[in-house]
Amino acid sequence: MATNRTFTMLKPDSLEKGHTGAILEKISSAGFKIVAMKQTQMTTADAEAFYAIHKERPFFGELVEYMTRGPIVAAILEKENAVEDFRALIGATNPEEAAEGTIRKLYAASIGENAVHGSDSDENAAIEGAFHFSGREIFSL
Ligand code: 3AN
Repeated sequence: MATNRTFTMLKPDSLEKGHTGAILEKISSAGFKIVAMKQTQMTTADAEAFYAIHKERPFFGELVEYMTRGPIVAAILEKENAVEDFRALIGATNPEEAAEGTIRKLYAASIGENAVHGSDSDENAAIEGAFHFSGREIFSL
């Protein structure tokens, strides 16, 4: 069953470049409600756990280093068809392949530093949201 929630992170490069406000504005104008949000920084152990699925990939070390090098903004978003619509809004993993107007096309530098995360399934959205937020940090708006 579709939950209509997804999970996102504005990654360290987005915060370093001062893109937080512009990206949140894109998310809001696309019709997503922010039901939980915080600025935080992942430890190495956090990033290794969050990206455990990629641990055999050659870029894993680089990914963990990137995701822990500065603060991120983590958020839970609500909208009908949230997971799929948010993946469309952010665009392809590789910004060179991302459609015009998508967040990655506008703000991502490379496949390794691609500005934002978006959950790829309802199941992962729930797991990833629970990784960063307790129940009392999530609001019905
Ligand atoms: P997405 O974030 O679009 O779901 P995933 O889950 O395949 O993409 O990859 C997770 C993260 O790993 C990406 N957001 C990116 O930061 C990094 N990554 C993926 N593929 C590569 C690659 N070929 N080289 C370097 N980093 C990568």
